[in-house]
Amino acid sequence: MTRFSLAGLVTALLAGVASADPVLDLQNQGRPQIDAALARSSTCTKEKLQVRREWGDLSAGERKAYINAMLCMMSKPSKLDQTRYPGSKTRYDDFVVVHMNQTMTIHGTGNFLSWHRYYTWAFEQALRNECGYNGTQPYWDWSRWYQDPERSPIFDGSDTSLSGNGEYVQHTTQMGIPAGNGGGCVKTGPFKDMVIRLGPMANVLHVNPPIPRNPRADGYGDNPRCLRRDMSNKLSTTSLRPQDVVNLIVSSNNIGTFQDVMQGTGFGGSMGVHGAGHFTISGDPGGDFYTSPNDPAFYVHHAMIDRVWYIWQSLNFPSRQQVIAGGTSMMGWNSPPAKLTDVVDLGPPGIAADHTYTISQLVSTVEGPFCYIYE
Ligand SMILES: *[C@@H]1O[C@H](CO)[C@@H](O)[C@H](O)[C@H]1NC(C)=O
Ligand SMILES: *[C@@H]1O[C@H](CO)[C@@H](O)[C@H](O)[C@H]1NC(C)=O
Ligand SMILES: [Cu+2]
Repeated sequence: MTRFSLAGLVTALLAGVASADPVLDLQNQGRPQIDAALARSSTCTKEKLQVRREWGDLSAGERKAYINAMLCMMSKPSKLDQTRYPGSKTRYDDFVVVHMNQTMTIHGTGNFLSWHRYYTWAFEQALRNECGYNGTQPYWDWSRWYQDPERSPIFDGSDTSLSGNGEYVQHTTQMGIPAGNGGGCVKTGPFKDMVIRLGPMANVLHVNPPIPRNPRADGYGDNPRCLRRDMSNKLSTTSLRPQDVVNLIVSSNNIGTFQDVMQGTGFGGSMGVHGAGHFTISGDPGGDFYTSPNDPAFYVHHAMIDRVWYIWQSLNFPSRQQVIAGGTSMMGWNSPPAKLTDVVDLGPPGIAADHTYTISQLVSTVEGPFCYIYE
C-alpha cells in the first residue's frame, strides 16, 4: 500500500521537472555507476562493449538487418531431436522449446530476471554467430509508444517493423485480458508469412473456427498455423506509461518488490509492465505464457524488461547486484527459496547456449558472459 503513495509523490516530483523522457533520465542518472562497473570489469572492455538501442532510434538499414537475421533463424534447421520435438522445425523454434520447457520454473520465481536476461542475450548471440548479424538486440520502450502501439515503428506493419496487428476478426479473450483490435492473422510486414507450429499451451484468444489444439499434450507437436496478434492500447495506456515505468523503478526498494511489481505478482491487482507488454501484443502465440517467444516481438519486449532491471540496478549498483528473492517454482507458495548459487540452464548445450551460469554470474550486464549497456 505504501507503494502507491510513494508512487504519487514520484509522479508529482516528475511533473515538476517535466522531462520529455523520465525513463531515459533515470537511465542517464545511473550511467556513472555502470561506467564505474565497466572500469572494474575483468571480462568486459570498452572495445568489446555492445550498446542496445530502442527500435525507434535505429535506421531503416539497422532495422532490416535485425529483421533479416530473425528471418535467417527461421530458415535454419532445428538442432533438436525431431521425435521429441516434431513442432520445432527451425533454429528460431528451438529457442521457443527452451522457454516452453522451463515455463513453470522461470516466471514468478527468483530467477525470472536473470533467466530472461541470459535467454535474450543467447538469442542475440545466435543472431550474430549463426546469421551474421552485426547489430545488437533492440528494445521496445513501451513508454515511448504507449498511446498507440499499433502506430509505432515497431508494429506499424511496414517492412521496417516487426509486422503489424492481426486483421480484425470477431473474438473473445479470457483471464481478464481485454479484447483488442485484431485477433486474426498478421498480414503485413516481414513476418506475415510466418508459420507457428509449437503449442498452443495456454491460449487466451477465442476465434471461430478455433485455433487448433496441439496434437501432443506437451505442446511440442507440429501444429502449423498463422501468427495472430490482438493488439490495442487498452493496457499500454493504463500500465505502460512513462510514470508506470518510473514508479516501478523508483518505488521498489528491494529486488523482491521490484520483480513482484514488474510481474504483477505482488498486491495491488495490476498486471505489471511485464504482463502489460505481453498482452498489448497478445493473440497466438504472443499471449501464451509458454510459447510467447514464438512471436518475433518477444525479444524486443524482454530487452526492455532487462533494461528496466538494468536501470533499477544502476541507481544503487553495489547493493542491487548480489541480491535475490522469491521461490523456484510458480506453483505453490512454499517452493524452496531461490539462491544466488542456483544454476541458470538454457537446456541442452548447443540449443540456446553452450554454458550454464549461476544467477550470481548473470546479475551484471558488464560481467560474466555479458558486455552491454543500454542507450
Ligand atoms: C524439459 O526437457 C527435459 C530434457 O531436456 C525433459 O526431461 C523434461 O521432461 C522437459 N520438460 C517439459 C515440461 O517439457
Ligand atoms: C558484418 O560485418 C562483417 C565484417 O565487417 C561483414 O563481412 C559482414 O558482411 C557483415 N554482415 C552483415 C549481415 O552485414
Ligand atoms: Cu518468459
